[in-house]
Amino acid sequence: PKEIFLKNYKQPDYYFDTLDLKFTLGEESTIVTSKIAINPRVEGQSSPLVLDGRDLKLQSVKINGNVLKEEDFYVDSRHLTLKSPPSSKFTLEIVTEIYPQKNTSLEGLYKSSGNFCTQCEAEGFRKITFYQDRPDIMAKYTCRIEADKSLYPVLLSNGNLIEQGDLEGGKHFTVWEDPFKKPSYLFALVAGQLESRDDTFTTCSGRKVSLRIWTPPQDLPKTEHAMYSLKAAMKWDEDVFGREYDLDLFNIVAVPDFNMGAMENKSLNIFNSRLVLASPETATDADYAAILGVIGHEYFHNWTGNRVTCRDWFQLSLKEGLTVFRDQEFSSDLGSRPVKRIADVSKLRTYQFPQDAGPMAHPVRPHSYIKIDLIHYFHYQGAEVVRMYKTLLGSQGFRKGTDLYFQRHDGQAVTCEDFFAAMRDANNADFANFLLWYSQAGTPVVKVTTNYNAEGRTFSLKFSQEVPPTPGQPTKEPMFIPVAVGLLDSSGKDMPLSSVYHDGKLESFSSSGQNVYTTVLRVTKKEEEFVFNDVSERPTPSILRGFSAPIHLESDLTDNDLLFLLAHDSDEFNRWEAGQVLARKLMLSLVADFQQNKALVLNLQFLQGIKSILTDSSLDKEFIAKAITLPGVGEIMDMMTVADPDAVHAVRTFIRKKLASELKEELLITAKNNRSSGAYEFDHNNMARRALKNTALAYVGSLEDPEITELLLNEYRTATNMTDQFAALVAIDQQRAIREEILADFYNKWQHDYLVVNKWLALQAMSDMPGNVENVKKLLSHTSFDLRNPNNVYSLIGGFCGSPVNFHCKDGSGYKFLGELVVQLDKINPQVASRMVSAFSRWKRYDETRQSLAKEQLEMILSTEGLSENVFEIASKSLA
Ligand code: HT7
Ligand code: ZN
Repeated sequence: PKEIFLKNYKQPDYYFDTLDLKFTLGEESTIVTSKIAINPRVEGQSSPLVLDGRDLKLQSVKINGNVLKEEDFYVDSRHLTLKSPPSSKFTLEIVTEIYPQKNTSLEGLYKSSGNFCTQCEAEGFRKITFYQDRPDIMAKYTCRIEADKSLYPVLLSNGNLIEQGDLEGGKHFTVWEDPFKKPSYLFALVAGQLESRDDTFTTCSGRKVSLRIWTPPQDLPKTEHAMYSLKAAMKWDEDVFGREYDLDLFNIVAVPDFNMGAMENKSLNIFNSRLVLASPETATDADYAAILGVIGHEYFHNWTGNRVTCRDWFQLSLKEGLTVFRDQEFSSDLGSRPVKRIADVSKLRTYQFPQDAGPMAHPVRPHSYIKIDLIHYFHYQGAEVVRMYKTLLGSQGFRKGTDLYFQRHDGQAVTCEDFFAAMRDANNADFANFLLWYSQAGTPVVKVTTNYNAEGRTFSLKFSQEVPPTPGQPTKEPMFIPVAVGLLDSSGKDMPLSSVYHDGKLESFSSSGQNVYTTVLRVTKKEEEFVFNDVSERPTPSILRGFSAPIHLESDLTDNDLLFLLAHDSDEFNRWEAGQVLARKLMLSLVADFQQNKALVLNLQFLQGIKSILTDSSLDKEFIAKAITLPGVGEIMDMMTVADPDAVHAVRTFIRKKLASELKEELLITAKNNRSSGAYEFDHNNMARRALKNTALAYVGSLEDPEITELLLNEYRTATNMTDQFAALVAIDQQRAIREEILADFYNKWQHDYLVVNKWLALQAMSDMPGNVENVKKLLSHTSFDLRNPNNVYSLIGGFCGSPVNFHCKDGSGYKFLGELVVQLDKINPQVASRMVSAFSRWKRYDETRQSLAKEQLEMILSTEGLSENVFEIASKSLA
């Protein structure tokens, strides 16, 4: 496999003006005719034109209407090369035959539940026709679709429907025209038996846009929330970013077989149905929130990704980091900002930081890749980089920056520097070495020591920073880290900040006439000190408020300081964080005790801290739910020199049980006081109430007690929505005596609903029951499981690999299970297989026994003949 390098980027020699596509959809194969109007970059200059193509059967090639002679082109398994095309404007017509019915990779054109659909990002268009399949080739498309009318009554593509009609032999056709230039990865086609929920949105300039959400007829009632989310997103983008929708039609289609969450194809978004379909009875609050966020995300791409796109795939974060940031902000504005920030930082810590500390670490803008799909995993770090611009510039400055970005680059394919330049130029800003966030991989570790000088009434913060080495980057430069800081007085109130001295300069906060309680320090050097003046008493500092930079922070704050912040900090993120820092310290010290066979004892101050949060009625309920939840096993393992899944799991289980027994009364009262009444509502108050009740139930579920068993069974049986019912099931899952029976009951109830069945699969996959691998193996042959369906795989196999004790079982059974499955899965769907193989990527973090067992599987995978590039890249980088 070939590695591709950013430094080798070259402008294309030919630009494409227009592309007219025709699809004749058939039951055996599909014929694709493509007519491209081509312009050489330099008029009069001819060089070979290399078009990408995979799994295509070429039928004919014509230039300016003339069939091309065999000696004028050649085709291999990946390209069609025209040896010397005309040196001025010409048309190229290519006919290919493709086999969507056999396409299990779910890239290109494929069939899902009887319907045709496409997935072209990143490199799927080359599985449809020969093309320069790269994002800087932007053309205007038309698309004609012909198909059997009764099998495929609905035929959709991008843009506006300009023609439709019947054809002989029971066939019909539609013609679509997209007035906006677009790269090939945004092309989409859908054909099938679908019905739509229709609505309209009137834009800020008064245009009426038709909105349609397409699903199989039986799923239509489940699209109400998706439609609500779409309209909310359209309005929010106008209000917050000044972005108006640009066509008269916006379509969304839900399909059950989809590799990722969704795809932002121009005016024809295609979604994994789990991110569209919801009803209170079948979807949880988490599902409802995910739908809101992802519908928003794909819609926001219309401006950040589609109107302004990426020059090349190294710039992926230009659209993804920015759009993830936008969807995070959208969900914050529609729900609770602090709770959303806590959830987003948790994701960053669970997914992004571990990746950035392992063999797959890459900067926000990678320097090289084999398969760009793999860079597509997470964009949380890219979103943090965008968030830092906003932190540094303030809301208004940031908006000025995005306005300039759209004004400068509408209709263009650009780079991360272009975004940076717009932010800088719109604000005349000094961004120092900020660009390093794009080029340096790894999570900076920032240490801070504090000192109060009572005599001089000064309080100093001394920072030092280190960016750990990552593959290909052994040494790093210091980064520009914005650190938001506030100081609390002894009563827990924010102190007004007077001035701060740094680098020979004094910055005074009093000039604005308004009290300043939080300031953003610009930490740019390896070591640096900031001194606050006129500080009347020793303060408790609240550092990195709102998680103002994606770093690991280590401070000299004592447990008492942290308990104080947990009780008082006005910055709710840091209030939660103080509890998490305490919990991480406690868990690590108990892990050491466990490893030395010492008895485990729960720290009373910690217990007291959790109790006071749990019983504080002034707090937001969802915040309480988050604050009483312990850091995950993965997060603690990441802090250990040698990760020990058994010890961390044992400690986490111990603390949970101990908290449950010590706070049983409070937890039961909490559960009782927050029971559901009335119809399901997707609003913050109701979701917060359910989150708190269900967190309390999960705690008490860890106790073996007939009274609790009865309570949980009652919760399960009387639940009127999936959030409550599934939460009861999760709590019951800990009750060994009744677990099996209730799991069977749940399946019987919901077997007709594949999205609910996925929850049932995931719950069993994640179980910490000893030897659970055998149960997971059995589920592979369950009637409700299909290895070709990505959602099934993510639930069952992904769920199992996320379970610390069974996946990392010391007898190697978990690793062997995954190794064999990856090989099988790779033949069906390389993208899905490569996501699964990533579970091995951090094998060097474990003890020697586990290391050799995991290595054996990685070697076995790599020795498999015909391995995909996707799996090869992860497996080989992991072994390196
Ligand atoms: N931009 C989309 C990413 C995507 C994707 C990438 C690689 C392979 C398959 C894919 N399906 C969707 C969706 C998004 O940003 O949400
Ligand atoms: Zn995206």
